Amino acid sequence: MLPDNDTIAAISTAPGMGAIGIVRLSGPLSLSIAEQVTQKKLSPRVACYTEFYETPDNITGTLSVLDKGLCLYFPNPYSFTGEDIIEFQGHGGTIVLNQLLKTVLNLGARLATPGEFSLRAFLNNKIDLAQAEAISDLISAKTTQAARSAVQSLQGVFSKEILALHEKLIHLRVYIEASLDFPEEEIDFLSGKEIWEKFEHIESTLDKILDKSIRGKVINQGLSLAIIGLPNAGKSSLLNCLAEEELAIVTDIPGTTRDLVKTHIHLDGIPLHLVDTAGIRTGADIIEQEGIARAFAEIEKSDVILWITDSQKVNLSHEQDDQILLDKLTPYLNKVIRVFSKTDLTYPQDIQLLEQKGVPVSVRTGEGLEGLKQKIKNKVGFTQEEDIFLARTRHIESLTQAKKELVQARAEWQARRHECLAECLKRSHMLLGEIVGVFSTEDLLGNIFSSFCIGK
Ligand SMILES: Nc1nc2c(ncn2[C@@H]2O[C@H](COP(=O)(O)OP(=O)(O)O)[C@@H](O)[C@H]2O)c(=O)[nH]1
Ligand SMILES: [Mg+2]
Repeated sequence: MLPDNDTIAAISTAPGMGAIGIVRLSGPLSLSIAEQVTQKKLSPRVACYTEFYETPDNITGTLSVLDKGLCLYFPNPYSFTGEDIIEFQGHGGTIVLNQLLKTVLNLGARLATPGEFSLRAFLNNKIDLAQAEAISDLISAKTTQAARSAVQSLQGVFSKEILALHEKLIHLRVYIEASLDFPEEEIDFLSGKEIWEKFEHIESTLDKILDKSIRGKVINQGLSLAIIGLPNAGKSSLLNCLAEEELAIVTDIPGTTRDLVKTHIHLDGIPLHLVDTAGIRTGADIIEQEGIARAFAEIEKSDVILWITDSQKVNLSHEQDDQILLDKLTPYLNKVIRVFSKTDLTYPQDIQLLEQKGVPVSVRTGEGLEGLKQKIKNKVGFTQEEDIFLARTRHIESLTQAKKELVQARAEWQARRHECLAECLKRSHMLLGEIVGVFSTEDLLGNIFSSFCIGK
């Protein structure tokens, strides 16, 4: 995919009223359009305080002033997109900015599509794909931690690690392929042990990056957390308590919650998407049954499950309902945190026993809630101090796939199936390349940049 050769324009500041609003142009006509709008000769990288004129009237040829502000000119290749860029910094009113935009469109620019400035920056090798994504993530960051991590990625910390790994893989690939192409030549072949070590080193580096990326994704996209349990276990009370708001109805009547109740909170910089669900039981009416089906679907979908049991009822079994719930949870036990509710109603010695099995909490006294929050963070391996780069699901999928191919490659190498080995290494190499955009397809680029805002 090559950059289009036309000139694009967009309002690059957020819609609404603001002290300043920016219209940005990128492409070969930028300078000539700007010189017509300002009626001035512009120097590179010098802020010019000037009138912005509307397109001359066709009949009278008169120019009317639209606004007054700064005009900046960044000649290619030293600009964000690598092309000629013009920025008009005017007053931030919707009408005035739209008039200015209309003027530059009349003079030959076309409206930019979402993310097109960043796409051009990528196509002109100003940034790689992971950095382009980081721009969008930085703009949409919901927490300080997310913003900090997005900046890390934007500065290329993530890309650098991927590229270093990419290099190592190329080296191994070239070496192995050479040894396949010229088996009888006396090249200084690596010994079996050395190849083995190289495989191990690449795999363990990949594991480390994958691990960091998974945590980065949590910071970026948040963690979905479902609250599951029998009726009256205290699910809705816990949701309200974590959200610090009376969102879900709480009563002592079993079957109060039927629809899913969703809310978003932040836990030390991690966005949490909380879902309260209908209590699991048999013999529910048709509406509640639908609620229970939705609860089951949340068990599959969410990253973490808080399985709530009333601490007074731990030893009283509602056999059938308990069994149904347990059957549903069993495949997902690695994402389950067991929570025992209402500890304000329980004997201290019982609480000690419950501590061995899960987290005892009381929303009445607040007991155990800090511990629960810590458990949630531990579940995703989150530590505050660490420098984490932001990652997306796409990156994690590529890394996971690359790892699989690498493991397969090593097996092929051991089995001396050299053709398959070369294929696996090639695929692993391509997958890593996709992350930073060394290899990319129009579809992939379309997917990524279409989710950007216009003007970025
Ligand atoms: N004493 C006490 N009662 C609680 C606690 N949590 C919930 N309850 C009560 O248990 C009942 C059921 O709570 P609710 O949150 O609606 O349970 P759900 O059906 O699982 O959503 C209500 O009467 C709540 O007031 C708690 O920590 N301590
Ligand atoms: Mg409820």
